[in-house]
Amino acid sequence: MSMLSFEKKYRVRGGTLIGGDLFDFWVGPFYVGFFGVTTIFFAVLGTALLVYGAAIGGTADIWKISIAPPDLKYGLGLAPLAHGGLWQLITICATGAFCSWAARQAEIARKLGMGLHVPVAFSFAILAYVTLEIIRPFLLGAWGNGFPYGILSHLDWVSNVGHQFLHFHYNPAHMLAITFFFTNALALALHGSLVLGAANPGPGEVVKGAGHENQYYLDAIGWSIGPLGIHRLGIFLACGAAFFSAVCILLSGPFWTRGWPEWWNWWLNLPVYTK
Ligand code: 07D
Repeated sequence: MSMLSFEKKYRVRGGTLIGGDLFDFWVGPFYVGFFGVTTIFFAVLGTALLVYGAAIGGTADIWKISIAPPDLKYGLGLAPLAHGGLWQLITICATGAFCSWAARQAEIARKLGMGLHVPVAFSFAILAYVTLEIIRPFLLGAWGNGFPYGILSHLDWVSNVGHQFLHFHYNPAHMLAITFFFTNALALALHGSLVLGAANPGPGEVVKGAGHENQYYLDAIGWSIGPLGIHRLGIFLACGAAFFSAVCILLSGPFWTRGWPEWWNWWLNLPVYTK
């Protein structure tokens, strides 16, 4: 729902990161901006390349379509289009589109006089993607270490890479990432159900607000994190999940090459056990 009176107040020029007034306007409900244009450019080009890669890939089966990174023999060099070059261009486009989107989020937040929490949070997702497709392959010396763009093929990649390290559940950063993901799901389930419970009290009842939401948890567990606190917890858990995901895959290969269960030998070697 648009809020036209409010929009008039903030739909003013300024707050752009670069380019001054260039593209500093709206099309219908959408802010365009310099980074809106670069997002569209990278997203359209990247999608077209994906479609082209799918078209020359030899299968129309949506599950099997895959645009793979170059063979390891190409190292950190450029590969022919049909042999990983498309993957390289698509990766550049995807990174360009994600970073443009984060910059556009920052410009819109600046126009509204808001904090930069949204682009900062999104940057953690970008960090995970860039770690998988650029930083880790770079550290390993070949773009061929990136994951392929395909529904089943990227799952096969995760499974294969996981088994290269014997048992990925023993990766301590993977453990932390999963703990953050699951706790995040729990927190959002508790928060979402609490807000919906207050907003949908049943026929004949007055809709309840933050006071009742606080009181619910005070009655239940003697403590309420509060309306601001739950969102602080949410951004912390979500960013922590993406951060430790990036760490867990960055460690695997560039910094640890053996099975992850073996990493835990330091625990078995503690003096308390070896005495
Ligand atoms: C990359 C998304 C970024 C999003 C952006 C925004 C688009 C689409 C399209 C480019 C990182 C927009 C995106 C519009 C883009 C194009 C074409 C998020 C990204 C920028 N694991 N595991 C994780 C669990 C096992 C293994 C992460 C659970 C096994 C490997 C997460 C289990 C083995 C890798 C996670 C489990 C194994 C991971 C992923 C359970 C296999 C990774 C989440 C219950 C035998 C990956 C950074 C994430 C990783 C990863 C969870 C099991 C291997 C923590 C719950 C035991 C090799 N696993 N895993 O943040 O860390 O992705 O990625 O068993 O590389 Mg695991």
